[in-house]
Amino acid sequence: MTEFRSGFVALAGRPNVGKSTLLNALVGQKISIVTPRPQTTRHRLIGLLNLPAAQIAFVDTPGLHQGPRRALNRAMNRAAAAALGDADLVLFVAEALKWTDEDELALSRIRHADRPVVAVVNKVDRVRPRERILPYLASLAARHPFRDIVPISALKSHNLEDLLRVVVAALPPGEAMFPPDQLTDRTLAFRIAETIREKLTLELVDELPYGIAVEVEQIEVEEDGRKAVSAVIWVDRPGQKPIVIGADGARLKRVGRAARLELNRLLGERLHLTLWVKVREDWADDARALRQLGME
Ligand SMILES: Nc1nc2c(ncn2[C@@H]2O[C@H](COP(=O)(O)OP(=O)(O)OP(=O)(O)O)[C@@H](O)[C@H]2O)c(=O)[nH]1
Ligand SMILES: [Mg+2]
Repeated sequence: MTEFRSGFVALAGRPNVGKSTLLNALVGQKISIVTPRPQTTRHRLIGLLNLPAAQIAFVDTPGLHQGPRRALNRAMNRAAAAALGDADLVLFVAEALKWTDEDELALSRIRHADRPVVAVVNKVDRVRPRERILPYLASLAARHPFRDIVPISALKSHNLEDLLRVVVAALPPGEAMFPPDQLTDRTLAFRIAETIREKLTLELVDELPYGIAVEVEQIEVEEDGRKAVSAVIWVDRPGQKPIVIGADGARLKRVGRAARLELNRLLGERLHLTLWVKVREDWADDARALRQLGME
């Protein structure tokens, strides 16, 4: 009989390599938001996968990055580093055929954590012909004594079985740490706020949405059983408010509708969503505001 295994597996790397897409693909549910912009994920969060012989707690992390030294950026890098320290195994996620200074920075942080590391080379669906990946894999192998190097496509769910085999083999023997029906460590309010932030970021892809945060203020159960959610979109400059709201409120309406439809599907219930846009100048540099928004 094989021994049951369990542990924490951190997904780490520079922004935009596909860590959150991979977490969602591995656990088979959308837990973490995804956008084409770097620095989408701001918090550490867990997605749970139960297999016949293992329970894996995948830990998504903010992309490790350099850049503007705002309190928000420091908090994001800290959250990622903390996840590394707690991990039984680290998946260092990189993007096929790409190597940047931020990949180097991310790998050096990971080395510092001194955990077993598997390199995951994502987005191989973009590599044609396939053999073009081979020199890249060899160059990665020269950078660090990875336990293994696994090419995948998170978007197309290619080669995830191989990756899971490698992950399970690297986990310590142990009992399940979470109840079998638990999906994530995050609350309903968090998932609602994040879904709103995703839809808003997708709307603002060309307009620098970094100064935006979302906070769910209240969830009330109405008489018909529907949940009424009221959420605040915080912007860090007064000039951003009209951009978020859009002409005649059209953009805010689209964001609310897209978030509501996705949440209804994900949660299997019908929400009523009310969005407010408020200004809190320079919240991304304000330690108290960050704590209020759930960032350490
Ligand atoms: N072609 C392709 N695109 C992918 C793949 N995985 C992710 N992407 C895209 O890459 C972009 C970034 O994906 P995310 O999952 O948000 O990346 P991340 O590493 O979590 O980024 P941060 O949260 O900013 O650190 C999105 O547009 C994804 O659709 C893949 O396997 N193939
Ligand atoms: Mg992410």
